[in-house]
Amino acid sequence: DDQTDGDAGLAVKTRTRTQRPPLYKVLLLNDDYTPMEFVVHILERFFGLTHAQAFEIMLVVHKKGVAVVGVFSHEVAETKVAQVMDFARRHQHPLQCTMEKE
Ligand code: TYC
Repeated sequence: DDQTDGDAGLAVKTRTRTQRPPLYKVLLLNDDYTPMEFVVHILERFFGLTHAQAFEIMLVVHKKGVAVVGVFSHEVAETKVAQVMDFARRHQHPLQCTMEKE
């Protein structure tokens, strides 16, 4: 039988470390030109935040220079960053969004 000491019938558990996938913080950076309402719109549209939550995070970025807007798997974080950067570029705003391993 599995996981016993010899065969005295005593079960011995083997501890196995749980594999967790690495998570990535998506960060929004402040700048002097992107309109506040544009940032709020991005946070609602791509991060599923309410208007109030989006406004709150936008203000943190505006005042502190940077804020974490969400934590995701590598693939989802990469997609969010690309969506934000593409949307900002298409509207000719210099908004920057990056990701870093948690
Ligand atoms: N600082 C910008 C302004 O005063 C607003 C802003 C907030 C820009 C958050 C970028 O990630 C940002 N219009």
